[in-house]
Amino acid sequence: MTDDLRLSIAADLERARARTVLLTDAVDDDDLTRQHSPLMSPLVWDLAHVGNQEELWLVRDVGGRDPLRQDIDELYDAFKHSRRDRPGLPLLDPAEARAYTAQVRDKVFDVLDRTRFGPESRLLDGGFAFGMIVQHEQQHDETMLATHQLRAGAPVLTAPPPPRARQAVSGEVLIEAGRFTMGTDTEPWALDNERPAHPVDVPAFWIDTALITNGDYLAFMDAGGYDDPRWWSERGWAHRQSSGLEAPLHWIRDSGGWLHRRFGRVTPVAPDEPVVHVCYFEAEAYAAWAGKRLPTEAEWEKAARWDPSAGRSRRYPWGDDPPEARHANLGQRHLGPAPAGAYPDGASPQGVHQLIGDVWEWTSSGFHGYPGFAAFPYREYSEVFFGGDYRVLRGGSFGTDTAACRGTFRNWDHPIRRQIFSGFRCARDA
Ligand code: AVJ
Ligand code: FE
Repeated sequence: MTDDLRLSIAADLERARARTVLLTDAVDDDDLTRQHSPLMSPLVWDLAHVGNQEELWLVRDVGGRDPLRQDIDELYDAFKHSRRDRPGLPLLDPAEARAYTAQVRDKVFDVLDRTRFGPESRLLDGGFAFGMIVQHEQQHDETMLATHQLRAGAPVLTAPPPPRARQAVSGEVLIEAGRFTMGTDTEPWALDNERPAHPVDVPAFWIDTALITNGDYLAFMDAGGYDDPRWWSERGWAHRQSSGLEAPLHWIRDSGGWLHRRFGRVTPVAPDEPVVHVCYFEAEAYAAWAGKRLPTEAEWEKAARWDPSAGRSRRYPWGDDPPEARHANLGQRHLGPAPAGAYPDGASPQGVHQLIGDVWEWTSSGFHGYPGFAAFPYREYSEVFFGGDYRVLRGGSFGTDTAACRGTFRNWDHPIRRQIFSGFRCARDA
């Protein structure tokens, strides 16, 4: 059992590192050290930060080994320097950052060989500390993918197109009123903010079967949605005005319609694909225009996990089995979201599609701890963000790895952010 776990952890660590290497080897040293947007770190910061977190938790804490580079801890502490300021720091250069992360990883494989995973240590039970570090690297890989999307210049990433629609998916699904179990006590790699499992009473609501598509969103734009304060919240309208929003990020107006730039390639906006790179305020305005609203976080999770016939919450919409390629568009296998209806095998018991993968979905909920929340293993992962100016996003995107995505996984960001792979679906009261 412990040996199976060791092997699967090793595979997860390798998969994360292969992705990190792909994302950082794809560009030259100048591109690695330059800042592509003030919203993002230089890629070389993410690279060494991934290694530093791995050193802190797995080499020093779990392994009890001596530090490799205690002198750089401060440079790679995300709370010490804002993303905007990171290019000015005396960072490891690309060769040094690569050598450092590789040295840390060597030690980690040695620690992994000698570690016993038992319930006597909460940090090690089920391989949690390793899972946390796998997820951390994958989260930074998704962040680096967003940096690639912001980078100017010729394309350097390639992937096959996402699958086509296999069935027509539209309309709404009614989720009956009632109590369901939100969060988890049993998911071994669930992070502290996903715990504990707790009952939530949710009034009946309707939720969209599919994600909002570019075609849907274009109808809002064509109806003058960006120019009509009726659809926007007060804050949303102020932001729309001051930032001059008039289309999703990365869209380019063309004589014949709209194009978008994806990882350096400019293509026509496909009407049947989920809209991506919209901020919370844009999602909120669209929903108001459509006579709907965004789902709450609890509604989203109930739609994704609740199995009314079994009377329990599943790990994923399709059941308890880990995501496979047929279930969801995850893991950067494709460089964009798939059209509505591309993943019927991933639908929820009540027939809601593409809740997992494709795009992160904005919910109307702020980021708070669940009742009985306890920070673990460090306050800075979640707790320091509770009650801040954030909205929760759910479900993962095409750029989220399977290790960092499940029915209980919670992401959060400021409501103005749209460099992330964010989209949405709507809901309404029943
Ligand atoms: C959960 C995606 C909001 O990227 O800020 C990475 C994840 N935490 N390093 C982030 C995270 C520490 C986090 N998000
Ligand atoms: Fe981090």
